[in-house]
Amino acid sequence: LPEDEKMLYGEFKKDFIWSSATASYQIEGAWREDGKGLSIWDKFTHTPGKISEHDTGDVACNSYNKMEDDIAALKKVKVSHYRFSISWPRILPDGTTKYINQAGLNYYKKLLDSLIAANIEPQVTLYHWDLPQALQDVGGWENETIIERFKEYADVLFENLGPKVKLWITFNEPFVITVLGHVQGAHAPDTLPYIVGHNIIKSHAEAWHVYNDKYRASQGGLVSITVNSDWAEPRNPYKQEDYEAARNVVEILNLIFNLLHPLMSSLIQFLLEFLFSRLPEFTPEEIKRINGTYDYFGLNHYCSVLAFPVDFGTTQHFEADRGVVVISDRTWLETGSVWLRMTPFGLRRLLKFIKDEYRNPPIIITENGVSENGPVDLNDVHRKYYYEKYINQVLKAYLLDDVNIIGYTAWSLLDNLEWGVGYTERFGLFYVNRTDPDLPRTPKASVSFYSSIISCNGFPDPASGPQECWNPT
Ligand code: GBH
Repeated sequence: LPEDEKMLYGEFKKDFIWSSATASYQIEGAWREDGKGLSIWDKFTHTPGKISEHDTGDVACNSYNKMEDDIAALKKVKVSHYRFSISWPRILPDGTTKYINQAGLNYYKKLLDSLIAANIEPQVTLYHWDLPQALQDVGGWENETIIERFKEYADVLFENLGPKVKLWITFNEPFVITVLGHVQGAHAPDTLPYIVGHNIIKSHAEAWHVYNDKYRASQGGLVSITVNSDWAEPRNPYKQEDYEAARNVVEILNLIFNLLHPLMSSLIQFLLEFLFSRLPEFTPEEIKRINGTYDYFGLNHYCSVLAFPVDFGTTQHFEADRGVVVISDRTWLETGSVWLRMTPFGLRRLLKFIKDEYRNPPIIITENGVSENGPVDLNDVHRKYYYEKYINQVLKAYLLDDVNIIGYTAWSLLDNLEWGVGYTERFGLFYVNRTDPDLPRTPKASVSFYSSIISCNGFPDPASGPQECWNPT
C-alpha cells in the first residue's frame, strides 16, 4: 500500500464533535404549511427543465412532520451533534421582520428541545440556499440592502433559539451561492454577477457582530461560516504552472477565510483583484469590520481534483476568470455523482494546508460524504469504504500533522433532494423509500459502521481498545 492509504490506529481528542447533517430545503417538505413563505428553490424546482425528473422539495423527506423519525435515526447513529439548517421563509415569510411566523419558530424550538432531550447538540446553519423569494424579487444577494435583512434575520434566530444553540454557521458555501447560483445559473436563482459574494461576506460579518455584541456573553456559543473546498493536485507533476493552478483552485475556494483573516497575504490580494476584478473594493473600514469574524474554520469537503492552466482569452465565465480547468484522474474510484471521486488522501493535505495558511484554527468538518445512484442497495460498501478512509485521513491530520480538528460531520443523515439532480443521487446514511407515502427511513449498512467509529472515538488499536471497534480486514 502507498503510505497514504495505510490505516493509522488512534483516537480523536476528548469531546470530539461527531455529527451528521441535513439542510432545510433538502429534507423538510411542507413547502406551504403553517405560514411558510416561498423560497427561491420552491420557484426554481417548479420551473420546467431545471431539476432532474421534475423533482421538487414540496414533500422531500417530510421532516417537518416526521421529526420523531429523524431523532430516532440520529440516536441510532449515536452522533453527539446534528447539523441542520433553518428555512428563512418559514420564519420570515417575506424575508423581513415585519412579520415573524411563530409556527416556524415553534417548529425549530421543538426540534432543538427534542435534540437536547436526546442528548444531541445542535449545529445550526442560518442559510443553506433557500432565500425568501420576496427578497429575490428585489434583487436578492445582488442588492446590498440584503445585508441589513440578513442581520435582522440572524438577530431573530439568536434571540429566540440562541439559548439552546452553541454552534452556529451563517452561510453554507458562499462559493456555491455565488458561482453556481449566480455566475453559472445551475442553481437558483440563476442570475449573473459576482457581487453576490461581496454582499454575502458583509452579511456574514454583520451577523457575527450581532452575536458578538448582543448574545455572546449570555449564550457563549461559536459563530462561523462554512466553505466548500476540494483539494487540488497538479495535472502534470513535472509542470510548475500546474502546481500554481492547483494552488489557485484551493486558494479561491477558501478565499473567504482570507478575507476574514486578520492578515491578508499578497498572494491573496492578487487573487482577489484577479477574481473579483468587477467588484467594488472593500474599504479599509469594511475590511476592519470583516477581519476576524470567525470562531472556527467550517469546512465541507468531498473530493480532490487535478488542475492545469487554460487561457480562455476574453470569454467570460468562471473557469475563464480563474484561468484554470479541473478534471479527475480516471483511476480514482467513481461514486454516484460525476464530480465526486474517492480521494481520501486529499483531505489530510487540505487540513494541513488550512492549518498552515490560517494559523492553526480549530476546524470543524461540517460535511463529508458520498452518493450512489440507480437501484437501492442497503449494503452500501462504497460508503463504508469512503468513511473509513476519509475519517482515517482526518485522524492522520490530527495525530501526525497536529491539525486542530475538533469535529466531523457526515453528509447526509437522509437520502434527500440533491438540488439540481433531484432524488437521483443519494447521500444518506438512511435510505428514504419514496414509493411509500410514509417515507420510511431505513438504515444502510454504513450506519452501524459510522456508529462504531463514533463509539470508539476513532480507530483505537484492537490490541488495547474494545473489541467492537474498527478492525483491519
Ligand atoms: C454540498 O456541497 C452541499 O452543501 C449539500 O447541500 C449537498 O447535498 C452536498 O454537497 C452533496 O452534493 O455538478 O459539476 O456542477 C458540496 C459542494 C459544489 C459539490 C458544487 C457539487 C457541483 C459540481 N458542491 N458541485 S457540478
